Amino acid sequence: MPLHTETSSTPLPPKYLQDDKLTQECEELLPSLPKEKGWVSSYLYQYRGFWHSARQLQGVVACQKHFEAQDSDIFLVTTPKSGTTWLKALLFALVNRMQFSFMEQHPLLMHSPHELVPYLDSNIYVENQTPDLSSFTSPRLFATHLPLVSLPQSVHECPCKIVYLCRDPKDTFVSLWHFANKLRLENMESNSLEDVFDRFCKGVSVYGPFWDHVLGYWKESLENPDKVLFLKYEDLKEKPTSQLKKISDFLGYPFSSEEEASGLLEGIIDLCSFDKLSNLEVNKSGKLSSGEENKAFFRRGEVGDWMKFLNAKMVARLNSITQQKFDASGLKL
Ligand code: PAP
Repeated sequence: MPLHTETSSTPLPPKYLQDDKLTQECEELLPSLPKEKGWVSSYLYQYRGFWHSARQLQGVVACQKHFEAQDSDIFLVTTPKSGTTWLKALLFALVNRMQFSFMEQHPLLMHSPHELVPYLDSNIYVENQTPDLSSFTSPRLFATHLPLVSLPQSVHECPCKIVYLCRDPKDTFVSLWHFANKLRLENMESNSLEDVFDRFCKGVSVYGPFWDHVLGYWKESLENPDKVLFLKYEDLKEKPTSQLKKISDFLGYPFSSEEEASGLLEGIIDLCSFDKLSNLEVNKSGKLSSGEENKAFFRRGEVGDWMKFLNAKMVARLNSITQQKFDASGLKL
């Protein structure tokens, strides 16, 4: 399916870069917001303490205004590049395991995890301010990078569940730097590592500041453990089976002893592994309707890849910010 139609000889940029067709409400909001140079789009705007592109902001504002959460909804919340694609695959396979028990016909083999579990703000409500959600079957799975303060009010008020995943800021930053450069068009210069590193440290990254995002959900998970499950990418890598069991218990979809004995957990972990997903044709060649190539979401999928990119000074700066920000919270990343 073509992503955009050419109306003149100049092709339109991919949708994720189209910041010029905003709603009147969003157009009116933007001039009142602090603005900084963007990593991919021209600018990032600070709204309720966090940074968004103009296009994303349109989705943020629309879903805050119109989205009504249901009790059975599940929200997958992440800071960008913390393993969202992986979490989407795992949760889709987990909650739909009765429906798609034949692994060889599984939707994850034919569709990007991002198609199966869309972003609430930056996909659904960016496209349509009052979308029809009737095609979603229960439990509805929605992903978002929204910080806790910006979640629609109804998410706070109803007993729906939030699974939060974060990652070491050093790996998160390196992944984000690579991703942003992949999303920039050929005629745009690549972001230099040093330049975006400084902006990341100052909190100016998409849905950043990283640390405030993580802390918001960390505190909520301590105060409200039935509502928010707080996970780390590194734990998911190290102990996928126990982490998947933890997720399934938290969501109220526990594995039976027969399922465990049949190797279903291992089957799901294998289906959602980096090697399996990144080698599927759909994830090697397809594109999302918002314009990103599916393969941009798969790079190395490793813990500690930052060592190849960050110098000692950068590591010391990031570690010191993390320690300062998280010190009193008891959180270690
Ligand atoms: P998003 O937040 O923009 O949706 P997200 O999926 O969080 O993206 O980020 C992609 C990162 O997750 C990449 O990390 P890297 O740059 O350090 O390699 C990607 O490789 C990694 N990733 C994607 N799928 C998996 C997976 N199945 N298992 C582990 N890591 C994965």
